[in-house]
Amino acid sequence: MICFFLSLFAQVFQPGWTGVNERTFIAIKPDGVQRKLVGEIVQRFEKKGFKLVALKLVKASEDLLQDHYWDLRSKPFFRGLISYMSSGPVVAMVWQGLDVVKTARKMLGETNPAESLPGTIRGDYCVDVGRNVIHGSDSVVSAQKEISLWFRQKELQHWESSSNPWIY
Ligand code: IDP
Ligand code: MG
Repeated sequence: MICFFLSLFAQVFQPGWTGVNERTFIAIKPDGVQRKLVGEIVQRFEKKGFKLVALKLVKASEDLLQDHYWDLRSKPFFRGLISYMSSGPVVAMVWQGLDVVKTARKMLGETNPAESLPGTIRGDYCVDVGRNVIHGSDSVVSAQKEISLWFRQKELQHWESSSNPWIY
């Protein structure tokens, strides 16, 4: 266990994972896909100036979702959350950029849509905490864990964004 955390720590704080190379895991949940919000949500991250590193439409297995939401396993809504998240395809993405983890959480809004300000994704597109359309990693360490759960290394693209000099 200690070895696992030491290696995670080493990976997160290696130069490739900080500053403009910080990465986060974002998932458009099954309700977001059903409600045709994929284009709108992707556009928000693109227009903000973040770089798309990976994207796929996947039907997540219960095993994957239980690992993903492991910290919430004792919550009363856990079973419902797993069945909601496995009820249809999810758009899994990795986005990269300066402070992307914290900024993406701001773009998402609060967990409960009723507490999310207009202008945020949850503030604009949903009303129920159990159907809040999008997931975003809550820390750099969670991002690293979630990216490695949902993606293989070779699915993460290395490419030079031509707009980089206009963003940084
Ligand atoms: P987050 O998605 O904003 O990080 P978490 O507390 O990590 O919020 O909860 C994960 C997900 O579990 C939420 O996005 C939401 O879909 C669901 N959830 C959280 N609290 C409740 C609840 O009280 N009832 C039903 N579902 C909930
Ligand atoms: Mg969370």
